[in-house]
Amino acid sequence: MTTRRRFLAMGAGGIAVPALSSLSLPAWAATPWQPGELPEGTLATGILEKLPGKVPLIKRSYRPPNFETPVDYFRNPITPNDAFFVRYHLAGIPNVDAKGWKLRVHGDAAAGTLELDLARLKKDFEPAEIVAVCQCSGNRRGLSNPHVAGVEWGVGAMGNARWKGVRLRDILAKVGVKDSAVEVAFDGADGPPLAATPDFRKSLPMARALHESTMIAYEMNGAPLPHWNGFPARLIVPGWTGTYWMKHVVDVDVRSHPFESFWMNPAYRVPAGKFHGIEGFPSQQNATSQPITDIVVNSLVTSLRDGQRFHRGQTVDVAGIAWDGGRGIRDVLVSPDSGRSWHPAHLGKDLGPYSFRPFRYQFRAATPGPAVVMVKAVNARGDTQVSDLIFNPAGYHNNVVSRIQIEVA
Ligand SMILES: Nc1nc2c(c(=O)[nH]1)N[C@H]1C(S)=C(S)[C@@H](COP(=O)(O)O)O[C@H]1N2
Ligand SMILES: [Mo]
Repeated sequence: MTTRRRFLAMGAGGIAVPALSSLSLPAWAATPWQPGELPEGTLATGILEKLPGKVPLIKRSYRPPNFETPVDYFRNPITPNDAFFVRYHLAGIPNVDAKGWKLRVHGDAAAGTLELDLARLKKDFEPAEIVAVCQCSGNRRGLSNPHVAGVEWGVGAMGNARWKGVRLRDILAKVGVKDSAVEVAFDGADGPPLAATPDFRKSLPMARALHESTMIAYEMNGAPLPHWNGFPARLIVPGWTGTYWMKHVVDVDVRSHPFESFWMNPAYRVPAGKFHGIEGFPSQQNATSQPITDIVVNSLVTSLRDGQRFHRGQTVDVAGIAWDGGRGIRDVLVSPDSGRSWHPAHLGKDLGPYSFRPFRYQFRAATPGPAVVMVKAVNARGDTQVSDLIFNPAGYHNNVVSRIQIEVA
């Protein structure tokens, strides 16, 4: 009850909705909007703070830096580089020098070894571009009920960018992959400040490593990657959650045996059989759990705040973004009346199946009193958002249908 009251109180200040094109944060955003379901302490400490080269982002922790993007930036389907969220596991983040950077490709299931500097990477391989969402596995963890341990993210541990780089499969083809290959493991230039903490390393199954969308990216929205997002190059794995998107990537290890790492097991796993339709990871799954893999279908309303007031006859603008793990968004359905009727929203520009897809639906506020606006996205396979949270101990895959309470007077 207290949560609901506080939630309404936050939204009751007559919040103005800035124009869709406005990318700078309005003054009222100095205290950022945050979902009222977040734990009290998280709401209190989630203040806007500026990392060098970034606009003020919502700070979840300083060491290591975990900063999320305020909701207003998602009014645009492409997230600007300086507003893109930042997530690190370890506090030892080096300033990687582009001139000294090298990507080492090797492994017991590689036919040879290869060392690529940035110039060779750009010169020797055909460049590719893709618009794709990077979403942290733990995005919305703070909304889990009951609460679970981990970075208490709100809704902004995600971003969508146009990435440019080189397909990993082209690099792997150059070095040669043996039939014995089962996984490719990745390491970044960052490391643990204390040797006791395991280095952040991840692996992919061969099918995903060789997928045409998986790339070593060196550009983001037409500019070099920001330091905090993996300069000078990072792995991008469109469709899969952010944990695989190794930043400052320096090592690519083609392996004939599954990679053993704290960050593959026990971290970043979902209970076996809990989520239907997610991709498997054969070499890393067991009877009780599997690694988190693809992003589940989801949406975010950016034009409405819980508790927002309208007068009778006023237009209620329900706009936002929808995305999934790469099948593409087929429909976004909006209910102006707590789920009694559902109406297809107008879908905005299609930037590809891995991108945020804008949507908009407008209706006229008619009946005075409280009303609940509901929104759910449907992907090309027919997957849709769930009515009730599928609880799991790490708080992953929260794609509960949006319910926004408005007041008509
Ligand atoms: N080197 C390195 N890469 C990393 C991580 C990290 O801690 N170190 N975190 C991963 C996780 S969990 C996520 S969600 C994304 C976040 O990408 P971003 O910080 O560019 O938003 O980076 C991934 N790549
Ligand atoms: Mo993450």
